[in-house]
Amino acid sequence: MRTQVAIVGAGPAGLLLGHLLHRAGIDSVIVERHDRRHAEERIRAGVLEQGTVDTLDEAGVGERMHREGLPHDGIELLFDGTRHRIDLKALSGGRSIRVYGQHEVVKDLIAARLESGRPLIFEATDVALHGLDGRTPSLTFAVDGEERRIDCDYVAGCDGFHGVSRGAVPDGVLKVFERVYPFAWLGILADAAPSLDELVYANHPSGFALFSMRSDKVTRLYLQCEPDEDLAAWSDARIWDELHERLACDDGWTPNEGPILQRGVTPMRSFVAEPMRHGRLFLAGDAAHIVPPTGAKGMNLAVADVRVLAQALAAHYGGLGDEKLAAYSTTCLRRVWRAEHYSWWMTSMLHRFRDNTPFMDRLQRSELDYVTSSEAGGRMLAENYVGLPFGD
Ligand code: RFL
Ligand code: PHB
Repeated sequence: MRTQVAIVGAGPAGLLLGHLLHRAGIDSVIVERHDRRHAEERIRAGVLEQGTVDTLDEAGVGERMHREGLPHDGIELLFDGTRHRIDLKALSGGRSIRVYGQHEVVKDLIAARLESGRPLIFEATDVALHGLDGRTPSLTFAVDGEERRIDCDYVAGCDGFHGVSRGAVPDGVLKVFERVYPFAWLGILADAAPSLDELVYANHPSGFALFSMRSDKVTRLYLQCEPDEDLAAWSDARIWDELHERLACDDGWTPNEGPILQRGVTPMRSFVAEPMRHGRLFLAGDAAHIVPPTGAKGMNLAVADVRVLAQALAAHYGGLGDEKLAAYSTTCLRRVWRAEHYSWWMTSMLHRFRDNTPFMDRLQRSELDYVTSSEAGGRMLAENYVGLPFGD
C-alpha cells in the first residue's frame, strides 16, 4: 500500500490531521492500535479553546460541538471558602471556551473520516517506523496476524505519550525536558446535573479539587491524590466527602451527588521533546509534549500542532515550497512552551505540595489573591486559558 502521509494514532491529533489533509486533497492512512470503541469512549479532556473551536469549525466538523457543547465565558477560583470569578471573555478581548468531551470530538472526526472513504485501520499491532532519514519511509504493522506495509512520503507520529514514534528517533537526537509532579488526579464522571454552570478550580488545605462537567446531566470532578493512589481505597462515600470538603463555599454551593459512572487516576507530568521533527517524521500532540491537565491545554496543543503540520504539507504538495515544513518544530514549540509554562504555573498555584514551607503557602495565597483582584493578573490567566490566537 502507498500513501502520501502515514499517520500513527487515531487520537485527536491523528484524526484531525487526516481530515485536514483530506480537505487539502492529500492522501493519508491512519493506523491505530486500539479498536474504534476504545477510541470513542476514552474519557479525557473537556475544554476546547477558542482556536480549537475555530479550527474544528473551519474543518467542517463543528456542527455537533455547537449543538451539544457548552459555551463558557468564565471560570471560578475557590480558596479560603470563597469563589472568585475570572471573566474570561471580558479579560481576553471577547474570546471564550467550549466544554465538549474529547471523546465526542474523536467521534465526530471518526465519522468524518469514514465519510471521506480514506483508510482508518484499527487494532494494528507491532507498528514500526522505517527509513525516516531517507526519501522513502514506511510503516509496518499487523492486523489479525497479517503483516502489512505502507510506503509513504512522510510519517506523522500522533500516537500519544506512550506511542512508538518518538522512540523511532535515533538515540541522542531528541532533547527531553521533564518534570514529574508529586501528586496525581483522581477523576470521576457522575450521573448528576452540574450544580453550577462554570468550572471551579479549588485550592484547599486537603488538596486541589476541580468541578467540571460534560453536559447538563453529567458532572466531571477531580481530586488531588497520591501519584500511586490505590483506587480501591476510595469508596464512593469517601470520594463525595472529600469533594464536598474541598469544594465547600461560604455561599453554601456544593456539587450534586449521583452514581459514579467512571473513575481513574491520572499522573501529572510536564514533558517536551525537541525538535518535533526528525527527517521524514513529524511528531504531534502528546507524542511530543505533555502538560499537567490543570491548564486544560493538552488536546488544544495537539490541535494546534496538526493545524501547523497540515498547512505545511499543503504548501509542500501545492508546490509552494518546504519553508513551512522546515519551520514546523520551531513554530509549534513556541506555543508549546507557552502552554508548558502556563500549565506548570496553574498547577503550582492550585495544588498542595507535601514539602511546602509556610513561606511557600503564603506566596501561593498571595498569587491567588493577585489574579482574582488585579485586572492585569486576571488578564494573564484569561488570555492563556482561552488560548493565544494562531499566527497564520
Ligand atoms: P492521544 O489522545 O493519546 O492519542 C494517541 C493515539 O495513538 C494510539 N497509539 C498507537 N497507535 C498505533 N500504534 C501504536 N504503537 C500506538 N500507540 C498509541 C492510541 O491508542 C491513541 O488512540 O494523543 P493526541 O492525539 O496527541 O491527543 C492528546 C490529548 O489526548 C491529551 O493531550 C488530552 O487528553 C490532555 N487533557 C486535556 N487536554 C485539553 O486540551 N483540555 C483538557 O481539559 C484536558 N483535560 C487531559 C485532561 C488529559 C487527561 N488525562 C486522562 C491524561 C484531563 C485528563 C484527566
Ligand atoms: C475536564 O472537564 O475534564 C477538565 C476541565 C478542566 C481542566 C482539566 C480537565 O483543567
